[in-house]
Amino acid sequence: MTETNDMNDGWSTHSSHWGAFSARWDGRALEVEPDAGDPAPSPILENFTDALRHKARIERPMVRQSWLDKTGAERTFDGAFVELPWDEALDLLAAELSRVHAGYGAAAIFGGSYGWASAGRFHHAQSQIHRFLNVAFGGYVRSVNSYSAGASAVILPHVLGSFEALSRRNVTWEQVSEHTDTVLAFGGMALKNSMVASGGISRHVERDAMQKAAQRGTRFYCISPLRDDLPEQASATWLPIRVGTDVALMLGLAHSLVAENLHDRDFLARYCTGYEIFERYLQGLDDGQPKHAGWASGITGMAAAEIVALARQAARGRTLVTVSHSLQRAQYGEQPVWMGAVLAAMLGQIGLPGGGYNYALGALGHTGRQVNAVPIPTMPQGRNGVEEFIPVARISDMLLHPGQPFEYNGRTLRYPDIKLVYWAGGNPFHHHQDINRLRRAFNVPQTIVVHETAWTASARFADIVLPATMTLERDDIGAAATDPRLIAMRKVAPPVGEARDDFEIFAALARRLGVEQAYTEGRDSRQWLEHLYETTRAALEAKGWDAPAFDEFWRRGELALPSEPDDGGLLRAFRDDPDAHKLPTPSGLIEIFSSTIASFDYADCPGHPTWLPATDQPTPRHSLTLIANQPATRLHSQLDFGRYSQSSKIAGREVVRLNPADAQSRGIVAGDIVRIFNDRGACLAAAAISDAAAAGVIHLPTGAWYDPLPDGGDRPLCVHGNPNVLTRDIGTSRLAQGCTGQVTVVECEKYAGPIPPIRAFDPSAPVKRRRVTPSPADGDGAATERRQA
Ligand code: PGD
Repeated sequence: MTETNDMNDGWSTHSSHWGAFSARWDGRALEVEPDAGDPAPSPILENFTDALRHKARIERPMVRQSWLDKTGAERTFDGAFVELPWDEALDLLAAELSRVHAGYGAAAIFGGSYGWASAGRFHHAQSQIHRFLNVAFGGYVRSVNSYSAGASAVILPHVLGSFEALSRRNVTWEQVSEHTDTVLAFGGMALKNSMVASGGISRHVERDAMQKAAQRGTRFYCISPLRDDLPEQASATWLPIRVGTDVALMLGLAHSLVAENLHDRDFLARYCTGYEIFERYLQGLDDGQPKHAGWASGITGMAAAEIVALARQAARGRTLVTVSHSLQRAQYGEQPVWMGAVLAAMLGQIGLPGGGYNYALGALGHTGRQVNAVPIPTMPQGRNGVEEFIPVARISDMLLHPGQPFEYNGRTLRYPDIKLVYWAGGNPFHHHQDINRLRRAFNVPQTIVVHETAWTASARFADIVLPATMTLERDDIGAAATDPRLIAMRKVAPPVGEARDDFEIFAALARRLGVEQAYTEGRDSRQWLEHLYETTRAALEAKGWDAPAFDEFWRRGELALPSEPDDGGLLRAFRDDPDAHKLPTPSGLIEIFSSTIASFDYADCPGHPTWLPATDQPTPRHSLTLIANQPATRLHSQLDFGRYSQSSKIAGREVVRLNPADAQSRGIVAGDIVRIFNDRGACLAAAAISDAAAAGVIHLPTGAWYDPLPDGGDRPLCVHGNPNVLTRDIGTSRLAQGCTGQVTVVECEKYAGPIPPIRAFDPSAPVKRRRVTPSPADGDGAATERRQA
């Protein structure tokens, strides 16, 4: 299909999680042009320009030498790899998968394989790996929920409705710009986050919507320790709250509403259950502590008068409460999500246009949009017959504690005993917390397999590394349920080296395992694209809309998808008629008190929203609170070597922001290389001084590729600036067990030692090319069992 490139001067339409674009490759340089219809394209597109042939790309299948030789040596990031021809690597892997499956069963294979990979709907790494493991072995140990919304995805269905309905099918940006008077944005709504939407995004509307609203008079409040968590176009008032204290502020606001009789009693009586129990807590009837503005002031650092004034402002006109993902990516992260909804319920505007509660509005480009009226192409994953699963962020616990019990959402489960980890399309040594602990955990399984486009730390730590094509090297279809365009993602360049598509790799493995037909259904990549497209086309045709044949869609490069009318979703229907449209909660009402959650008897997630201070508080040794949030110059760790990401670094290092007072008291000036540390680990970063970070806060975004000093012992220094060497690996609570990577406490000092070079993007060099004679299938995994012991 690449011949279509020639029809347009070599330009090909394409798409990514951060925007639709066209690209042209002349064999040396890549030009990228954003989609002409996008009002605010993301600068992250620039990261593609030097990615195709970067030295970090993986060109050939590689196998860890010590794994081949069964030495039982611990895995390291500097281990030698042997380059193998594809056929040998695939034979070896097929034999190893068969060995593990035959010896231990499918519940010994972890295929949770979390990660964002690339935007196309067919070459969707998660779907491909899950489909393969389902077809080949009847299933695998999966992971549930996400690193983005680990706590909210579990708490919301108990108290208000599904995560999907409350985040993505709720208040639209159009409603905000037309109706909203006040936005209380807990955690802000930074444009760097809404730049991104999984599956792709062709129109970035958030900046202009906030500007339009602000120009009409909407008052935005950026409730965050970072001023730029709302864009300047929102003309927001910044309320630099102490990190992790939003629930106390929400309670202070709630108490002020009651004190001034500004809460909506009718709404609470008609649409909610359990308000009386919560009000006892609010008034301090049982614990002796009313949660008044003065109390909240002592916790949040905001003046009591400011809290009372904010409550009055919220009770005037149309008010929208939003709570960002970041607030729940922390210990007790369920609480701000729930309390935000309760605050909105007390204001009585849930379900009104532009008012009430929208969880995570602006957290991704999927939110605040109208939903498509037709389905988008989706790769079927098959059926997973294995019951065992983990909440996604419990990966280290699972590997380190096989067979041990853990609690989750009212159930006691056990961690499975994993022998083989198979990952495609994610970077756990970027995304998981407490990387030094993760390294110990990843030394437990007998075999680790990774498909990667580049030598990430996760690839370096694997035993079998298979080179995957990157998105620009294959044809695909880009689409998201909330984006009005279906994009023909045409191949822009041939694959680097011998890289193959994940689909091709799994098809070749399936052939070796005797299940090729079941995996491919007899289709090649092009036939799959046509097949997946047909669902969308047929739905368009049935509704009488433009529904071109696949070839015509491919020639045009994109296709407009119609949207459902903006009907306000679940909450509007509920408000209009709560008897006919009950919420999908146990009572059918908004649960301000949940008897289900109360029955779990979790002190870390009681039966109503509660102020629970994090157990990780600043101390004289570690006196700063680290915010490790999403980066602005790349998506997660993707293309960290790309031009835009690199242009933001100082001396090749990730930039950490410090408040001027904190920098001065430590003798740090802009551009200094600093060491950030706590008892879990340490990393280097380059200092920027900014009053956009509140005093006591240090801001280091995620995504700088992990780059440990060789021979650095148990807790090697990351010389590049990956904050996950510092973060805590604990669940949000026993309810959701979500990721808590957003905040932790650290100390920071000017780095005195010689500055080590950055090696994160150097390819992992092969030691030699050789033929493998004994297959691990003949062995018994004894060496690795020794390592486990
Ligand atoms: P990515 O960098 O997107 O991070 O974690 P995630 O693992 O999703 O990793 C995707 C990987 O897929 C990249 O290495 C890329 O090269 C590879 N890839 C791309 N395309 C393909 C393909 O077609 N095939 C294959 N095989 N590979 C491909 C993100 C996660 O991090 C998320 S979603 C969140 S919300 C969390 N956020 C935080 C946070 O706020 N704070 C901390 N401390 N930690 C976090 N971690 C989480």
